[in-house]
Amino acid sequence: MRIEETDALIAVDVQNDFCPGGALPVQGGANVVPAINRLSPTFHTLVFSRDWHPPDHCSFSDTPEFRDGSWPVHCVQHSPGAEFHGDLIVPLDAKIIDKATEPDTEDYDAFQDSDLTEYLRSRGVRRVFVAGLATDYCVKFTALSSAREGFETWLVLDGCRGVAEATTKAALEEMKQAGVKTCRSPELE
Ligand code: VGL
Ligand code: ZN
Repeated sequence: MRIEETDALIAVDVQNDFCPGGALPVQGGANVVPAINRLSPTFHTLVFSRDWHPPDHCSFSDTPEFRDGSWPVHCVQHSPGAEFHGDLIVPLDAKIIDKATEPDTEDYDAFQDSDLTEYLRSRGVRRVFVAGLATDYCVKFTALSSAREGFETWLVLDGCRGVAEATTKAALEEMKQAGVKTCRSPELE
């Protein structure tokens, strides 16, 4: 598949805390970095989202259940864990979207409470390719919103990893039902 000027890549939450050694590690999380780095020079429009929580964010728990949306403390604004993975290439002209920055709201979706739709439309974007962490949370909700906003939406399978197997499988099915298509990074040029 040929990448065109009207295509955008959204790299979701490729941050230290979601990679091995971080506070909320996703198995193989760092493996998305080479796939995203390989793709990003191909795209005219690049978006990087960050989970960017205040220290008292409502999802934080000392006894996290994960499945119910309670998590260990992670991605606290300006902490090392919230930084993008050190090997991730983030070009200076990329759009950065911070998510869940208020104590009382959770936000797994780079489109929610942001100007991302307007940004993409203003750049003439038609197709959106989504990669990053985690497939069963922020990647899923971001891809679903992208499709709902009318962008032809593609999930880059080798550019994503999920928190848990069952929820990742369910997420892939839910995205498929919503019309999200799948591809692999070597197919894109
Ligand atoms: C995420 C759990 C908690 C994600 C963010 O980026 O997928 N998951 N906060
Ligand atoms: Zn979070």
